[in-house]
Amino acid sequence: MIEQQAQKFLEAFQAKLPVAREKKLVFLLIGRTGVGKSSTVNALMGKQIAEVGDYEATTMGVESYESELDGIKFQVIDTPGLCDDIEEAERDQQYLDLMRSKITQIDSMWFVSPLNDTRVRSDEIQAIELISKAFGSKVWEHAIIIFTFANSVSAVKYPEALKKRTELIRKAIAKCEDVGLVVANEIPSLAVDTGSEITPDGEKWLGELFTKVFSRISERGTIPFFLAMADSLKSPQSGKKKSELDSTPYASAQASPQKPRIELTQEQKKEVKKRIDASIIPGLAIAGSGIGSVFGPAGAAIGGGIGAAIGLIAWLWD
Ligand SMILES: Nc1nc2c(ncn2[C@@H]2O[C@H](COP(=O)(O)OP(=O)(O)OP(=O)(O)O)[C@@H](O)[C@H]2O)c(=O)[nH]1
Ligand SMILES: [Mg+2]
Repeated sequence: MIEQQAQKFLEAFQAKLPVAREKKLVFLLIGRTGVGKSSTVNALMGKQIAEVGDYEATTMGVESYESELDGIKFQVIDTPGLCDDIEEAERDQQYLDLMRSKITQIDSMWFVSPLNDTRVRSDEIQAIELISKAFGSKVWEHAIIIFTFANSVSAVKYPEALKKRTELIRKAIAKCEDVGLVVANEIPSLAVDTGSEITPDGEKWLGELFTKVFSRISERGTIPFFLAMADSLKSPQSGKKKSELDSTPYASAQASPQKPRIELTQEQKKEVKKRIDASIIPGLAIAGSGIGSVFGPAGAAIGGGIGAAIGLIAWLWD
């Protein structure tokens, strides 16, 4: 029974692959210049997609970067000019038109701001309003709030800083036409620091970044993003149980299995599973056992990025 369910799940997943592999994922990054938009997107993808500028603003106007990860195409749109102090209403309209003509769809939107700022700046508020106006209130459904430079706040002040800053930005978003607090309060927030693996609470932030992006990405972007990230989430050894590793010939050399680039906690795994469930067969909520025996061999037989994704599902449900 469970195996039949798993088989159905696998077939539904595979049926979605041809369309998924053709999709180009569009990420829209909003935030003042130098706040770490490019560094954060590069950290998530594990490669240099957007240019990182050390001393000068590297991006002016609407800047778009195209890249590819495991066969999935990405477009990252950087909009620093959006947060520059725009003086005239005319420039607003121009920027709006420019964005609308360049961006036809958004799969994931990031609002990026340094954690150690104490208030929402006027240029940030302007940007929030402009984005909402350009793409409509629905754009916030795919949004996440990212606070950079997390370690500029002490461990003691960190939880409160994260909470307060999140509230303030959500409030600013809520004020936009047709948005409101109900929608704004659903927007997840997290803190990152590209200068370190961890945030002041001692947690690794990369897994949280992946999880939040994945939980908010557009419906059409879910499987493509999962395919692109599968190799980063699961190293060849990470899915194996310790007993399996011990019995392999070079057990001593493999005593500590290679870690995946992005590690997930149990909580994060649960959130990822929920999203996969909802996007493959809504309402099925597949039981754990049984998936491994169907997905494991199927993933190994296929190999490549898709095999890795199928293997990853087996591991997530293990
Ligand atoms: N320590 C630390 N440095 C960061 C962090 N985020 C960004 N930086 C550094 O800040 C500088 C600017 O980062 P970028 O990623 O280029 O910022 P950006 O928002 O893309 O900037 P523009 O494209 O110019 O608007 C670089 O030197 C980064 O290495 C962070 O979270 N922690
Ligand atoms: Mg940049």
